[in-house]
Amino acid sequence: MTSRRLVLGALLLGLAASAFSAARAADAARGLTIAAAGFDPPALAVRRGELLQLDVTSADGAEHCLAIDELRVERRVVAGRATRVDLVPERVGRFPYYCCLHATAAGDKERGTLTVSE
Ligand SMILES: [Cu+2]
Repeated sequence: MTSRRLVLGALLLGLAASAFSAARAADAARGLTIAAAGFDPPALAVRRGELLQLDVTSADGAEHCLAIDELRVERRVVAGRATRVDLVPERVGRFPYYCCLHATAAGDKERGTLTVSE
C-alpha cells in the first residue's frame, strides 16, 4: 500500500514537473527565421548552461536547415511550421550557425553567430 502511494506520488510529481517545464519552455522560446536573405536575428546570445529554445521558421517559403556544428545541431526547417530546437550550451564561445542547405559558399547570407557567455 505504502509503495503504491509512493509510486502514485512520484507520478504526480513527475506530471507536475513536466507541466511546469512545458510552461516555462513556452515562455522561453525565441523566434528565429531563415530566408535566402539571411537569418533574423543574425546573432543570438545565451549564458552557458542555460536552456536556449528556438522556434525556427522559414520566412520565404523555402525549406532551410539550421546547423551549429560545434554544438551538434542540424535540423531541417520546412516551410509552414516552426521547428523547435532546444539546446543547452556547455561551452563558452562564439559558434557560427548557418543553413546547411544553402550556405555553401564563403560570404553566403544564411549565416549567424551564437555567443555563449559565462
Ligand atoms: Cu537555406
